[in-house]
Amino acid sequence: MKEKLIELIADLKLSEAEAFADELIQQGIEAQDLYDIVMEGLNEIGKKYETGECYIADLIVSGMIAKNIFAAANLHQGGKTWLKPVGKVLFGTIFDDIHDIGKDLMIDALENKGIEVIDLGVDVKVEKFIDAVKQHQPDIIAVSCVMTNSIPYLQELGNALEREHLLENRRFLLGGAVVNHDYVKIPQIDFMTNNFYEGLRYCEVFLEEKNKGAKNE
Ligand code: B12
Repeated sequence: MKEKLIELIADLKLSEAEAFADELIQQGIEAQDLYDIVMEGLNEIGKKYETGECYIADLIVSGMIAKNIFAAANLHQGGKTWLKPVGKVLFGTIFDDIHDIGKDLMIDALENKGIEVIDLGVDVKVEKFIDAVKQHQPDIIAVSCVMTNSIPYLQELGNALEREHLLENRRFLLGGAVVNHDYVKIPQIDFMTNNFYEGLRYCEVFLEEKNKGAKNE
């Protein structure tokens, strides 16, 4: 049973996967078990993406399948996951940039992994990022940028975060097409990538280590 759903998700059989998940829900599958199975399916897609066997559009479809199954099982309520969030990411597209497709894709994937996301939207001014970091105390600040004209605001944000001592015990992450330009050198940024899975894995690994550290304290 478990294998069948994993396979249907990995093969991106949207309606079949959802129908089969519905059957499992009717049969009373435990929420955690269903969640774990869907995650395994998504991991399969992730592996295929990394080896070039599938494309970004497939990732979008896999995210849709996960979202629909979670919705059918009532695993997400009001955009919040029912599981205890494993961490908090503050996300926004930098000032003067209104592109949000990549940002939203990343946000869906993070939420599907049980990570809480605060979405500041697009065209976000440096001051708004700073205020939100103070208010929400995220584990990770994730910024999206595809416009080369917006690069100076990324540096401004890095400087402001450092000046206000807001980078301690958290990570500052950049994604979007600008990371292709090797002149983007912002010392405060911990990691940058325009690879969806690399970004997701970076967040997961950091949060796992942070949570382990908190338990051992
Ligand atoms: C769709 C699009 C638009 C749509 C945006 C719709 C929307 N809701 O986002 C519209 C039509 C509104 C638009 C407007 C404009 N656009 Co436009 N647009 C594009 C286009 C075709 C695709 C961008 C996209 O969504 N890609 C798909 C997503 C999934 O990719 P992505 O953003 O890179 O995200 C991926 C990764 O980078 C990563 N990622 C993204 N963010 C983050 C964040 C973190 C933390 C992590 C870890 C990962 C991560 O995950 C994603 C999945 O892999 C690109 C061309 C291109 N091929 O990229 C031009 C492009 C970005 N646009 C461009 C321009 C110039 C404009 C306009 C100025 C046009 C105009 N004259 O009005 C305006 C911008 C206004 C503004 N101030 O922002 C230029 C930018 C040039 C530059 N170097 O600065 C591009 C490159 C086109 C070109 N070749 O000239 N655009």
